[in-house]
Amino acid sequence: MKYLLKNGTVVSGDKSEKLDVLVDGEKIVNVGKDLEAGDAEVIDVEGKLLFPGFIDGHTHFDLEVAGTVTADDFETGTRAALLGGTTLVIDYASQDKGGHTLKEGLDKWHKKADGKCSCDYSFHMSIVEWNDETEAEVQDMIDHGITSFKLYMTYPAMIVNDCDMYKILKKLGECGCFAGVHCENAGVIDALISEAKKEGRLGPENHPLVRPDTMEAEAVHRLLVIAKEANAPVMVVHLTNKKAYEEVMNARKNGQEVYAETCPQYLLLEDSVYSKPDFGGAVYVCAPPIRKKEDQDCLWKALADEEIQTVATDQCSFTLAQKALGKDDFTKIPGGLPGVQTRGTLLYTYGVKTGKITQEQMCKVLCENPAKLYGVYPNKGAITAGSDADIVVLDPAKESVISAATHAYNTDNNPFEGFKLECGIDKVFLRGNLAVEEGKLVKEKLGKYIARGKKQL
Ligand code: DUC
Ligand code: ZN
Ligand code: ZN
Repeated sequence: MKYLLKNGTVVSGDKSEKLDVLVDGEKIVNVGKDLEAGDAEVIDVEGKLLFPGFIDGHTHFDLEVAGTVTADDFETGTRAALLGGTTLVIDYASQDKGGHTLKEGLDKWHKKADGKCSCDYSFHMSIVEWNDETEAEVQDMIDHGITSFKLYMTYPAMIVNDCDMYKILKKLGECGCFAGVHCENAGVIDALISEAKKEGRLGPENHPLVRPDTMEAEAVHRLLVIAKEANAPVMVVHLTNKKAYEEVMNARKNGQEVYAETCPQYLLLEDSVYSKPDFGGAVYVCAPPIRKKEDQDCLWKALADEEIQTVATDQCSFTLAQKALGKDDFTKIPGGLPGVQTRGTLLYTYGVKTGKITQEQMCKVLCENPAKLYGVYPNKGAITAGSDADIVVLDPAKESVISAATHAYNTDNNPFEGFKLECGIDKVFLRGNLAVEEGKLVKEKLGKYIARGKKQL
């Protein structure tokens, strides 16, 4: 199909311009003023903003957590993502502990995702064990288009010690790759959990108390010292707070290459949510936890200063029945929140419309930066001739309210329940396919696996 999108405002990382966009098949073939339609179908997008398809570099679909599996798999999760304007998700495939290879983990994730996705998808690879065989497999991963990895400083099933952390970061750096790292101090968190249990403190309001900001900042600090020694670039994923942010800034001042990601829940929610009555706090249990107002303010300022490179979701959804697995013990509540459907609309409503960030900065953190970091630019992350025709038509005049009653997730709860949205996703093109029209999904399961190149940021 050929489409001519007329009269819209095309947003990039550095400007917004009234331009027409001509799509032919899977590609954007021309962007300019007063383009001729020829035999293309003309779509009038007057008054709308055209963003490159949003990229979510941090999702967990069909993931086993705390003895249960996320409510959303690749089928329901990528439907919700596409409805929210996300045309590429990068999920975390994972090696299993106990002598398993990276290849086994990758095959497992392909089986979960292939043929089921409504938006394009790719994988980071979580490394949980390091030996000669794993080391040799890094090149296989790169050959398969996996150029970013994930390491955990917490969780028994995933944690890597400082010795392996150093070796892995060094190897990845030598290969032109990097890792995103979940930073929390596992040992002190365990001790704080023991104290809480001994004192009979078993409700969700204890969750943020046993995973304090200091123990995230300590892990960020340790990670960055190790990365410096390994001479390797690194990314701090889901950065939540001011103290941890200061560690990132200090390392940068010392000349280190450090990237940072945050998520809407850390920008928009406060830790008082954990004290909601009737086990209501369980909905918000995620790690690291939701922090305080001063942390939110710090993260918004960091976005405005362009010191945080991406806003992803850490999508990892559970039903209330699943959350109730921790009814008598908050440490058994499966951690994670849904988010892929409203990342863009929340950022526009609470970031751009309030003047905290510009729409160009929104384009940077949702499109351009993740495309460059994860090696898919300018195929993805840009509206330019030659790019994939992944286009979000955002209507700044639309209003709605987030509700579990109407969302597309396979869950009965939404951490942003009741949040007003002052914009809507009107249309989404996925590689030239008009897949969302008037906010409704009209084409499904067209997503394909995207092999990625190396970082360009
Ligand atoms: N944190 C969560 O809350 N869920 C999934 C993984 C993670 O790091
Ligand atoms: Zn994490
Ligand atoms: Zn995560």
